[in-house]
Amino acid sequence: MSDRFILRTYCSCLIIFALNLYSEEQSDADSFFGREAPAYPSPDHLIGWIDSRQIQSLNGEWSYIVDPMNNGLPESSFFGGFPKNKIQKTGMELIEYNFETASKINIPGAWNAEDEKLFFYRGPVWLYKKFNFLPNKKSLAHLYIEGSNFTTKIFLNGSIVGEFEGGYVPFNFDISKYLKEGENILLVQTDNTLSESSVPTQKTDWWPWGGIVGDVYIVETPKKFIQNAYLQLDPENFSQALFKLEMNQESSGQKVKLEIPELQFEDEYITNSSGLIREKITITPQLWAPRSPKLYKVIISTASETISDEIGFRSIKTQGQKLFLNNREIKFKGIAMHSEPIGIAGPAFSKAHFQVLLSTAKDLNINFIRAAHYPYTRHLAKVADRFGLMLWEEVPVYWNIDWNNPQTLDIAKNQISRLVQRDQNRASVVVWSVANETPLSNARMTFLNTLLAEIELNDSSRLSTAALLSGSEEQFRSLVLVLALQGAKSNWVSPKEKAIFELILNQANIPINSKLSFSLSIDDPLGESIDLISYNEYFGWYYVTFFTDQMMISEGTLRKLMFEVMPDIKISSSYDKPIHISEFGAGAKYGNRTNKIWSEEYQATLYKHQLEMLSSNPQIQGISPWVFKDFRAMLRPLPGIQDFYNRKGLIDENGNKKEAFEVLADFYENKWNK
Ligand code: GCB
Repeated sequence: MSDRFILRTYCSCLIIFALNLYSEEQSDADSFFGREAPAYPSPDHLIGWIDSRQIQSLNGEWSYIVDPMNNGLPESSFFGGFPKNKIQKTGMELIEYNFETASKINIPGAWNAEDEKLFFYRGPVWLYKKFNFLPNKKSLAHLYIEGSNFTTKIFLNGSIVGEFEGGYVPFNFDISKYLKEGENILLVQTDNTLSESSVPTQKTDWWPWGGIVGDVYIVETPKKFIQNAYLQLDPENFSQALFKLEMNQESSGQKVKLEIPELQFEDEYITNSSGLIREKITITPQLWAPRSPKLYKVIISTASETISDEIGFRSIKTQGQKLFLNNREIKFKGIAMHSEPIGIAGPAFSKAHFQVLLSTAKDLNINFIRAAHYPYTRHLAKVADRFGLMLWEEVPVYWNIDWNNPQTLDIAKNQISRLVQRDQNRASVVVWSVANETPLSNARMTFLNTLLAEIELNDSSRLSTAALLSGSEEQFRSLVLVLALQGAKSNWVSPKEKAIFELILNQANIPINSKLSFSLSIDDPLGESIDLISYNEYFGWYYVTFFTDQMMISEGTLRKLMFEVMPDIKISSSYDKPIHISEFGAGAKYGNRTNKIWSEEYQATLYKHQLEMLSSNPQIQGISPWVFKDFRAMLRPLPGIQDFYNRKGLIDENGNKKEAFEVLADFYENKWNK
């Protein structure tokens, strides 16, 4: 570039700058300070059966630049933003970024786990990958990203590929027209800012890991390709399975072969005018179950491609208040977890991460995992399929979402349908959950029912649920009376506190010799629409703190009384459906042996009382205590104890087992042994 050219460019910049500044009709569009945002296309329909496709992995080392002012976007910068990827040629170019010399990060991986400076950072970070590619005119190339948190903008060789809002789930774009032979540059802006209208919203009790948190592949397919296929046992007839397939285009008359070699099954089908197949097939497989997690190789082929997967066949259903796996009554002996590996900071994303997590969790004698509170990568369900662990998968509709906002609903719909479309053939997945602890309102009912309908569009062979938090204030007021009665009768309570208990009973006209126990009825109207009535409760942990001020009784006394009354607590639901206790727990710092709050002893004692209470309630058919492992949480600052970890784990972040681990393992092995 000649000096004269540089001068001219500089002058025209100044002129444009001046014109914009002084123009009478100042508009935001196309000013020096920012331009109108270009259109960012949305992803294409999700491609299924990804592990048997022809892929080029872009996992590995990437470069990154932090952009707190969000200045790298084409619409933010007069000079075209980072996607232009200007390169220093003469040493005279004014370029204020350089991806070649920028810091490196491993993808998949969260930048706030890999760079200490970014630990609490919430905002945009740019990720850059240079790769070689050899385009094939006969095929399509798609960029497949298994998960990126939470808003992702993609640019390839300077062109806008598209945008995806909503983290944790996979998405893909056809990038055939942007790819070049030889060197290509992929630039991805990930922004982990959460807003009032995002899913999840701003406040969550887990870490907003930012960045590309799942595999990145270029997937090559023929121009006419199998978009996805579904093969699941008919829950009512174990010698039948439903086979559904969709092509990427409306191509009628496409011949498709389905084979399950081990069952000597082979048949051919023809797509209808919409490019779809929907057939019942007859097979007699050995059923998948926790003790015998049998998987079969399934192959689907057309004239131009072959895809395959390992699929297990089983049925899951409820009848009245019971749960049945393959028509045999079963209990969900579970544990809840977050997607964070043992001994490694950041999100879990790989097969190896989940193998370690699940094999350690198996020491609890579990058969079930609640994968809270958002979709994990596809490797989780693949590992669970092999390990014989049943899974609950969930979307991050958590606490208070912007229920009336159609864009928020779109994000959540997108998350649930992508999750279902990705994992619809996993035998391990037996429960889809649409929400966690969402406050009652009509708008919330409409929102959650829309998500339930979205599941039905793809899969009606599994149970639906939401972790509820009902129990009216009035119900909980009666717990105060139960505690007061227990206190008034106890001989270890101080005379001063006893007098308070007697006063409370007196005011409520309850004689001291009466018998009272606390009953909790789960009556959330969403119970009508879901198969499994799931409920989070914190008796002995939070459900003590609430009452101390109100009753003017010390927390120590109330905790002890709570443990005494817990075995008699009744939990039921007005719905004739099984109840799953999706959370209970207590915080404990590994190695804290003080017998006080945050000690291993307190957590273990709470587990004993909880398990006694829950196992004496016949409608409860499943539990998944909170939580398997200590996990990162911004809500948990207590120095020396939490240090930004939620400490309700049965193991700490490095895998050390706390005392309560054995309490639960023993309960599942010897006391709830169905
Ligand atoms: C809950 C939430 C979970 C929290 C947990 C806790 O009810 O569902 O996300 O982490 O309580 O530890 O307070």
